[in-house]
Amino acid sequence: MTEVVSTPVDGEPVVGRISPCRMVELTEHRDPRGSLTVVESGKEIDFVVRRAYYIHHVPQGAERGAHGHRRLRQLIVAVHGSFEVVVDDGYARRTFVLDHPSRGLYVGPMVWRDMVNFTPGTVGLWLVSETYDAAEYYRDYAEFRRDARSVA
Ligand code: T46
Repeated sequence: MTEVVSTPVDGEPVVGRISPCRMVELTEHRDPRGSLTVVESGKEIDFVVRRAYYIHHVPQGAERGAHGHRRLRQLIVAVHGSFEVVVDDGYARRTFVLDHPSRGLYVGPMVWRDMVNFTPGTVGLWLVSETYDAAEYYRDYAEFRRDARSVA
């Protein structure tokens, strides 16, 4: 994992919510049969997992995300391959590279995210705190930024 860049949006100070975004080391059990990596609520993550989804067969050059969540918390893992997650709290932007199945990225609420630079064959796993609710998404960056700045 490499955190490649952290830049202010509009040159403003970092006072928002990307600072809680962090890489989480997951326990990998290796033996001659291979590796098994564990994520357990109350240990590596401090939320209950109510839903899991995974992304695969991403065409070359495709980008996903372009949204924020009002309440949702998540752990993102590149189970195979690699991709970058750009997080933005309306004040600052930071890019994390996910490239190992035993390291995850925690992302909290009120953070805009984009997933880019998927390598061929990548499989990304999302463990999240809420069941699916389309109304819980921000899909418009201007609306997200206005609300993020009003609550930061
Ligand atoms: C995220 C990124 C990585 C469902 O029906 N249930 C679900 O739980 C999810 C996540 C999606 N869907 C449906 C809704 C859309 O018709 O699957 C379709 C694709 O979802 P979406 O356009 O939201 O895909 P992304 O890549 O923009 O975002 C999704 C997640 O929504 C999001 O939370 O972090 O994957």
